[in-house]
Amino acid sequence: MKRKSIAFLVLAAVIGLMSSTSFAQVDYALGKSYTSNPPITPTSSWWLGEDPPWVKFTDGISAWAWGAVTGWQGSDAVGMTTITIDLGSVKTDIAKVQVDQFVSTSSAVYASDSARCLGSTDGTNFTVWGDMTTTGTSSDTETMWYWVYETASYKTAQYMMVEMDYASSVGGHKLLSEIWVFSPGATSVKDWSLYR
Ligand SMILES: [Ca+2]
Repeated sequence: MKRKSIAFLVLAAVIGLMSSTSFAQVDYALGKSYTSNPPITPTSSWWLGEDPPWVKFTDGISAWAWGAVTGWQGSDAVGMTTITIDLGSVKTDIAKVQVDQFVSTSSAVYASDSARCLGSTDGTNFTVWGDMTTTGTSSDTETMWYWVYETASYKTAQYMMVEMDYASSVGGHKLLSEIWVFSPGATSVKDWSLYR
């Protein structure tokens, strides 16, 4: 009986170790500062606001809700939008980047046509890592679109850039809720709630 108890404890310890290993993933972007082009500029009619202080994309909160998103409107929402996050120091094991885009076509908030990731160690010279893929489809008109870039060849960067393109001439809004820059781990799309 005692031997079984010890065996159980050892097994539990091993499982615990495996669990802690699989949940060791870190969001390097959490709480970090970022800039964008075009900049997010509050106006008198700006009903989303709060950005500046430039926190909503990296506050660890992702939700399909007006209070959890901000972004661009009108002509600023058309064409290429660039967001650059300063991760604070060079990270050498970036495994995944995820952008959570708020989409609500009934409110003129449209999904981007494409997105891609770039990285830099000096904030000046950026290397294109690759295109992001999305969970969204043309029928997903009132939901979050998750854009993901994932690589087994870990990337090195202090400055993480995401380009979100929207080619239509229809302005509307381009709104994001969160940008995640993950270290290696087992997290799949939408498991962001683990990292708040
Ligand atoms: Ca957020």
